[in-house]
Amino acid sequence: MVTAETNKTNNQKVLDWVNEMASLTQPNEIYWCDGSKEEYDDLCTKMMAAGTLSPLNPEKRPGSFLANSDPDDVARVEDRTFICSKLEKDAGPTNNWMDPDEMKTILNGLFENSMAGRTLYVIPFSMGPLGSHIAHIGVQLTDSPYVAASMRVMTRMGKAALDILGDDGEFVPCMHSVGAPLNSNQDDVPWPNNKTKYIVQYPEERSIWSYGSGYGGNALLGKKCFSLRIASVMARDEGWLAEHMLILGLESPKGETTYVAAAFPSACGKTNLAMLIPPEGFEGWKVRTVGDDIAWIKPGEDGRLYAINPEAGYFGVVPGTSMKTNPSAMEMMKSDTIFTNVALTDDGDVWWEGHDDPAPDHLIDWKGNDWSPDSGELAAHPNARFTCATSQCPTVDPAWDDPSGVPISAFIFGGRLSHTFPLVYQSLNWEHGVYMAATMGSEATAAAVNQAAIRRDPMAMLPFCGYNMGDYWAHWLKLGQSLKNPPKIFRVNWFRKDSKGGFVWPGFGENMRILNWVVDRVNGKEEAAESPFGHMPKYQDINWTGLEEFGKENFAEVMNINRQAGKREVQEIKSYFETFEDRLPTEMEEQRVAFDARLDNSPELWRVDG
Ligand code: O2Y
Ligand code: MN
Repeated sequence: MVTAETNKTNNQKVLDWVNEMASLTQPNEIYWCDGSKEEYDDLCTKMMAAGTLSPLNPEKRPGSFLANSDPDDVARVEDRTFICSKLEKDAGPTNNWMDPDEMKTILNGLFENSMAGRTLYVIPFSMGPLGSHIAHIGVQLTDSPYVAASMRVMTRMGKAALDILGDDGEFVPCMHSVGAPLNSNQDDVPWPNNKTKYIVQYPEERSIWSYGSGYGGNALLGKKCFSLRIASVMARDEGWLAEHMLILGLESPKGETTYVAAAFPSACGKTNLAMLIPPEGFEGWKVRTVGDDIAWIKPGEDGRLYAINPEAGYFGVVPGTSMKTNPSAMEMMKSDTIFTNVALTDDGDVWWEGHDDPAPDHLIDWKGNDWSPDSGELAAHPNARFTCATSQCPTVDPAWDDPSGVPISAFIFGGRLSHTFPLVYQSLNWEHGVYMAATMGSEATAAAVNQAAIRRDPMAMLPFCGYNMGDYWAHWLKLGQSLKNPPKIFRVNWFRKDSKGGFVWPGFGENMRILNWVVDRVNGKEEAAESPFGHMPKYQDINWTGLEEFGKENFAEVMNINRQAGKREVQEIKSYFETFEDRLPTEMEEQRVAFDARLDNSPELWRVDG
């Protein structure tokens, strides 16, 4: 049996764990990742030989590769994701649960010999700037070189993280196998994985076991498994927040930067907002990106909250990305990028649906088949991704790697909602803000006005909260009470539709106008319209330069509140809250009742202009 080289670290816990896992999984060799560029290049060379990666044309995409996954391994598997707390109630009604001992018996069986014929990579990594008091260390063991290479992009990985861990530092153990042992004389496949998949978090032990998938959030365990599911539990126990939020710096022409963190369910343009380009009328403004997906937020001595992006890279969705929707992402992936499941052009570049270039006459699609525009199939998988370093983002904030984090002045929550919800409103206080965030969500489909049901996605954490969602709201409430200077809380909805079914608000860069109002409010702008939903901007509170044609009527259409629609929302929330039983904080129901009363006291159609 191979054993861990003891000269790699003096941390006995790490050494013992690596040996225990090697004894279980029986790899051919153990390799300790140092995080160097040479190592990354070697991993890529090895993957090219195995057919996992194809190099792209160096003149078109220098330093870049294409990976095609197995068609059965293309996305996070929520139905195979478990929170194995001792008590089912501690996982809550929104998570899959299994008894931890039962799960361990299953996983021990699956992991036994699972790495035979493969290399076990030991990946020490820091989530967050090295040495930051907001950061934490993990160690992932994996038999996937694709995961090892991706972790170098997505985290601060290798020797530096091991040095920070030191001889007796704490780490989150992240165990991963693609579940495809190789017997002697058996040829490997380009994307090994297993039909049986388990993504398992043990919140009390703070450990992760992932089996059977080599893709994204299932396999890059620093991302959703550690930074959200396990970290949310750590945050509850230690008095901080681990959130599914982008972080933006908004620099005014006076040079003052206001940082905001924002949470959106998928398909709401979160990456586009993270890299927003200010429109006409915002000359001198700069929007800078600290993070596009996850925020770790801890209270500072001054009673404010400070946030870091625990990641060091983007695993961004590619289809739909263009110079119109996200020029910064297009710039970012010009070089040194791993593309997964996009299409290959005849000249060795990549293409996807929604690209600025029209579909070429011939491509190799994400499944490796010849493709033409009349194939009737998608050339790229809808969940195709680009993996590249945060430092390649043209809008990256100078403080993105600052160990102290950035001070957060506002939380923004959004959803994709065609009706009822106005473009923007601000909470009346912290408790009301937590209610607004807890009840957010998106319509399941782009259905007709007033008909679609809302899939609730509280704080955009539905698949990512590592414990009972009711307790998570209680944690938010408690944290807010402890802060001298809590961030202000806002809800936005870029997706309200008119009676003809068209979007009223133009979105994209124009969202800057709404962010500007958020900045004004956190910086002391007093006057606002008071609606049953909360504080709102009046028409004259928004900078309309360059979008004058939008006009007062459209503004009214996107801001007005229909009392009956509001009352329906209040009723839906009643049944939703009931699912949390005794874990629902009383403040949440109080907020619902108060919202109902405000609606009762408002006109049938509340108009923003009075
Ligand atoms: O399917 C996956 O593994 C990717 S999911 C993902 C990737 C980057 C950022 N966010 C997400 C998400 O599901 O929220
Ligand atoms: Mn995400």
